[in-house]
Amino acid sequence: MENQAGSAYKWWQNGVIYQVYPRSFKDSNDDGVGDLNGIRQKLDYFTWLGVDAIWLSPIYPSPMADFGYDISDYTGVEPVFGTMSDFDALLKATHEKGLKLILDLVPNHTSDEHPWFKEARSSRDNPKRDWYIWRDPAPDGGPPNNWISHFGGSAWTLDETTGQYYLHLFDVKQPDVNWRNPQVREAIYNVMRFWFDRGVDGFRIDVLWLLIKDEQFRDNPPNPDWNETKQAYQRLLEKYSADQPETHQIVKEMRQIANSYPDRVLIGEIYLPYPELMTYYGPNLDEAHLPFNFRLVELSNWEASTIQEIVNQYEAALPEGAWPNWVLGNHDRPRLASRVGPEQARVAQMLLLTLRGTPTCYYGDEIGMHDVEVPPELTVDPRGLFDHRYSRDPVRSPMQWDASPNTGFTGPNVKPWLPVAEDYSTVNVASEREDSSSMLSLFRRIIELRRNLPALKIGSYQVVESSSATVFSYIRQHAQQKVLVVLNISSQPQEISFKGLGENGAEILCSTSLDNQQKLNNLQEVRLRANEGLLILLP
Ligand code: TEU
Repeated sequence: MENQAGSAYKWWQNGVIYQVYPRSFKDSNDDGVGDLNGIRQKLDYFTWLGVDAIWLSPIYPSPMADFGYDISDYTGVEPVFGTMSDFDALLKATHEKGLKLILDLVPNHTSDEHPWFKEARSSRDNPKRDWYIWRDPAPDGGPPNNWISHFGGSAWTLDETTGQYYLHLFDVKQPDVNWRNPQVREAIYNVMRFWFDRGVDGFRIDVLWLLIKDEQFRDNPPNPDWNETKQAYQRLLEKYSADQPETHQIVKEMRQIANSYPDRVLIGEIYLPYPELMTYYGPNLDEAHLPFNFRLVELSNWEASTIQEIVNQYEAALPEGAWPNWVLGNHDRPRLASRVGPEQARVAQMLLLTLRGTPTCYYGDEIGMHDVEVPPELTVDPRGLFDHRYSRDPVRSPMQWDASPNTGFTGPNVKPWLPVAEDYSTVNVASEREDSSSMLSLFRRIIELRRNLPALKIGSYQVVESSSATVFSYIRQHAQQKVLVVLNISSQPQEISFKGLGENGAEILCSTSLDNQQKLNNLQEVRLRANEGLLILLP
């Protein structure tokens, strides 16, 4: 397949990315926590599904204050997940199956138990002192400025020994490193080289838009739109603690490292509005290959008009030659099935897998897993410990493999690190595999179509104005091949007309219901059932 420039499409453009949260995927040694050997046991699942790349949330040694996003050794493997040789075995087996492996790079902060921070905090004149961000107390002895941690509370903690505050945009156990220090840059770049040398295919880069902070550490202004339903850190606009212009130089340097290896990818975790997000592709497409597009994950009103607006805005904002991507779920946000309901979740999967660009899906969403309530006294997520409404534990429950006790995630007599969903005896991979109309079968079917139809994989996107306000439709086209995607974003049946798209000869490729009941007489009257999406091959 060739792109406009005439060069071959890359795997990260053609493929589907699947996020694994290692603690929750598959436990091979019955300690209640998922691990690398567990993931290796499940490689056939990925190939059966038809996904192309696996992104693993952090697997490095960690005190687990933020479940792996607090790293104490960037070039090791956390014992709870396995050993370096388990990792090498996983990487080798992944490649043998024709899959790619993407790791999580967490460059903004380390654990406070990382040797770098231990040194830095030991005295004001330690050579590593400047590897982190230290400020004197304010005149009243309080924190140096008003910045708030994303997990709540001040972003500054006083280090009693040396009498200065250190910055942590997340947990108190996650001190931010000083990206203005060239030694820090080189140290993290060497981490990237270490894993690239081992054969890793790319990185998802954590909080890429937060790396550089205002040189003067000015107070952030208040957010006029804040109210009690929002998180504590959202009280302020992150004017001085996020998206600073100097960040782009770093992303460029990271890209140069990636470019020095064949076929690697950099995916940036960036929560910014579209205009700002686009700048992370780089002025010459020389920064992140894929700045994550989170608008569908953040969407609170799941309505056809809003979705259409988002997609059109994104398509219009993309710089020339930039490759799009879409995300429907991750380990920080409520699950798809809980946000939009189980029926619309099927329509949403059809949307994700047929929009133009690389889809990233979150483990378990393909079987329709929902959030699993964890009461305050059992909460372990640091964000949930500060404000239970924002706990991420519910979205990280164990993957539901089968109907056996503990759903095949871990041994029957083991206590999993987070509770298993109550409906696991019906919502699980084993039973959905056998059910030709299940969500899992739908997911797999659409991926199969994507693989076989260039229109869906790499074709252009064109919105089709429909006669119903609750239907979102668009055409994907490559050469002569055209696929019409029609999505009923409502629980009411709809009848719509697509005049001008050809009278006869259109063929239904797939309905979200997978019951083969749908018939298409002509495009003048397309009948959609409640919560139904259709893929139609146009003549
Ligand atoms: O997430 C960043 C994060 O916490 C986002 O939720 C962000 O604060 C917010 O949505 C912006 O609007 C990453 C990881 O994905 C998360 O699991 C970690 O806890 C966090 O960074 C710290 O490493």
